[in-house]
Amino acid sequence: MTFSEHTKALACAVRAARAAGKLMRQNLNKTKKINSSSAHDIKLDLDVRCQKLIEKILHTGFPRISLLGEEGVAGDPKAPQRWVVDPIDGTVNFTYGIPHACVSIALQIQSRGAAYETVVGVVYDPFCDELWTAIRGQPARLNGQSIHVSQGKSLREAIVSIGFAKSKANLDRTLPYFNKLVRRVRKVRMMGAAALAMTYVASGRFDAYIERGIRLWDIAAGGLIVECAGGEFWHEAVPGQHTYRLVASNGRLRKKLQSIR
Ligand code: LIP
Repeated sequence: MTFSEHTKALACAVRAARAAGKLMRQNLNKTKKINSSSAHDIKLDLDVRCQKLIEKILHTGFPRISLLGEEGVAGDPKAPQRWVVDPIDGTVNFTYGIPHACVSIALQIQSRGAAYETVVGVVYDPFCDELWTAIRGQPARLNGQSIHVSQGKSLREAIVSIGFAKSKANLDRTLPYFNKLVRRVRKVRMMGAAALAMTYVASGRFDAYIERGIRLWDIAAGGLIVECAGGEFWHEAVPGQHTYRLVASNGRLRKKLQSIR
């Protein structure tokens, strides 16, 4: 795809994100239809409705590009070009009427071999009306203004966000680390929306974000936005489909964070 095609893809993803965001705003304080729930997770009928709306807009603009989403796939999820979509990131927050959730849409292109590279990313917070966008190789933007990660090098002065994912196994692995981390940094924040935690790193509001057991659709767009804001999106696959552990940071703190034992 050419740069101008990336630009068209970004515009289409922004339209889709804003449309789903409007549906989120309209339903934040309404009773939600819950499709399923577990100890640490909830899946809403609105998750499905938002993904269908996003899919319709993206398909109209780019009929040959498949979609891999939290609520299902459209076309071949292993095709050379794919959208990666979390229609509502922060679903538990949203279910309880907490206005900290977003829409996350990424476009990935299969580069050398089977590896995918994210080339376009959009994260939209409909409650603060904050739209983060990025095209690989260009500056990341918040509501059109370029953004940059923080410059801090010291853990003592850092605000670090952490996510606890959904499984007991991840809780058991993350809690001991949390207990040590909280004593080494200025503050820890747990906000419940991975994509927003990543855009907050990109905007310099957080210095880093850590999570284990997070899914591709939660982090693909935010990861590109962090990189285009001058930060580092370190991540590696862990057991589970499309599942990762990650440290998104300003590029100066990962080794210190990973050395905490
Ligand atoms: C959520 C993530 C969050 C994680 C939750 C859940 P969802 O995504 O944003 O960081 O801790 O377990 O995965 O399910 O709201 O789209």
